[in-house]
Amino acid sequence: MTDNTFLAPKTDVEVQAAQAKEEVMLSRSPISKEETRETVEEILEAYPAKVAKKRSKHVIIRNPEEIDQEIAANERTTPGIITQRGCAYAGCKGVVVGPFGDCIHIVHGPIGCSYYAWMTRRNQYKTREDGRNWLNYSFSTDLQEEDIVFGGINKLKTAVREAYNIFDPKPKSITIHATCPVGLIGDDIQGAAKELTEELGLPVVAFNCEGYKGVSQSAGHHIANNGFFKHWIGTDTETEEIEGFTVNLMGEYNIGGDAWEIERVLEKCGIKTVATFSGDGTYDAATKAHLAKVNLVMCHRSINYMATMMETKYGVPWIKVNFIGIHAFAKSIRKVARFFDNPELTARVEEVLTEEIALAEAQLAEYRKRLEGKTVFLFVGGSRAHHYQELFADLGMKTIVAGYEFAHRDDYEGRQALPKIRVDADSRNIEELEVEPDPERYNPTRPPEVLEQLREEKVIGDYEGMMPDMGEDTLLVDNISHHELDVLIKRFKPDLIGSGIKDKYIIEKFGIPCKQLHSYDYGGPFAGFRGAVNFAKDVDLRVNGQAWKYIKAPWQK
Ligand code: CFM
Repeated sequence: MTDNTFLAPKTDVEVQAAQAKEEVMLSRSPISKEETRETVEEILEAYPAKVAKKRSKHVIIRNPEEIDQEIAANERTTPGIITQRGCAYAGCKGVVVGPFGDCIHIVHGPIGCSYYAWMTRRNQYKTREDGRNWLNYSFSTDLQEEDIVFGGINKLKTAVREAYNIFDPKPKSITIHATCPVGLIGDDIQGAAKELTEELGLPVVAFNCEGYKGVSQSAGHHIANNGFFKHWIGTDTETEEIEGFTVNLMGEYNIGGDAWEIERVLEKCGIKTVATFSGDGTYDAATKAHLAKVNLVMCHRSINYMATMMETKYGVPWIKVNFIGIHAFAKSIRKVARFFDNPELTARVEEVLTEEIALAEAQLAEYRKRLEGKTVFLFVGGSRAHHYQELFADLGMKTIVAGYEFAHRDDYEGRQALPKIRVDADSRNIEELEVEPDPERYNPTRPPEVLEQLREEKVIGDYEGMMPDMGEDTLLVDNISHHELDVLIKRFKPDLIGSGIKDKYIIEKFGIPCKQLHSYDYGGPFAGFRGAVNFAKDVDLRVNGQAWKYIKAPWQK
């Protein structure tokens, strides 16, 4: 059986909608070639020559004819230019580690660093029967000037002990996150974590995720992956096997409840989730993650390190999935069915998809009528600027400009770009773990010839990136700045911009509605089938709302 027939839409309803979606995705930009070129020129003209040269490599007009088209990414932002990036500490504590609700996460640093660690990302967590849930807390060592002068390590140890003593039941694990000043003064947080692990009898894990460790939060993802891999994964040595079609959800952070909609459908299909990294994730599940038969990688950027390390050490392969968008979701579930290649599972999956897609499509129809042909800009993080293009296309909306804040070239160009990525001083900063197959626990979950076939079909171990999904003359803008956004809005006048909280109000002052795609503000879930319908309703309210017509300031009339 070939890849195509297996992953292809099946019912008439699905075939029709999927075709329409594909056409929107791959169509050329509605903006003329000339206008697009002029716009890029205008963007670059404002910069000094050296900066313009640098930025020109990050602003790319998509040309599908050009094989291996390149874009510069994951490089330092030029000082003085304002972009939307975060820091390594944000990527480690805020993104990957923080969502584990049954653990206590302590920020070692001045109190200001903790402000944004306080539940602002809406990574939701359901309290389990044991009652452990510290997601609403913000733990900080509150470093003061004298700690910077004399060292903060004793204060840190006191804080860990205090956090441990106050609560009952005890946290499953305590994590420590270093902020910039901690790295500068050289507090030995790793030594403290080791000492406290023995003293308290629970894993205390320290992350050297000082903000300056990388050019963006992306560095923090890598640091978090390394820490989990070293200290959590595979530490359950008693459980030998978990029966069934088991998966881990990786790079899914349960923003606005996304993971729950995904799990609802997976469960209905008979696919069992062992662990999630890290939305609604628990420590115990994470220690068993190595027993799942396959990893489903949602956000490639933040979790690809752990996926490849788990494959090397335990033989768990990974599938790149996208749960955002009706057809993206269906295709992703079919990939899972393809992986297990079990007739009963496949039949069940098709049954569920038929039912769910028919329902979702029926609910979408009305919205699509009002949204078809509208244009979108997408500037989000390290994966959503790609993932959400599929959902917008489901609604008939065309993404004409897209870019990540901090993703790497492989997230744009696909993993074949990996060998071409130059290691620079900034990327060398982050430890690359050397991983080998576990002598006892390496256990390929499918026969070698099947794995090879799946690899060939690109069902496992591959990510093609954002670029192949973007039509001719669309624009890719990496790490966009406010100036660039201004020019693009004025020139292209999009109907909607999907972006973040830092730029949302700037966009809205132009009279363009902004869909906040990080925390979703108050909305969500947007993943899966029900999520797609939620999203359509939300987008319709924005795009077709009347408020934007009244945005002009009185003195402009
Ligand atoms: Fe991955 Fe994320 Fe994202 Fe990300 Fe993020 Fe996020 Fe994001 Mo905000 S892990 S790269 S560092 S999908 S917090 S849940 S929305 S920038 S696109």
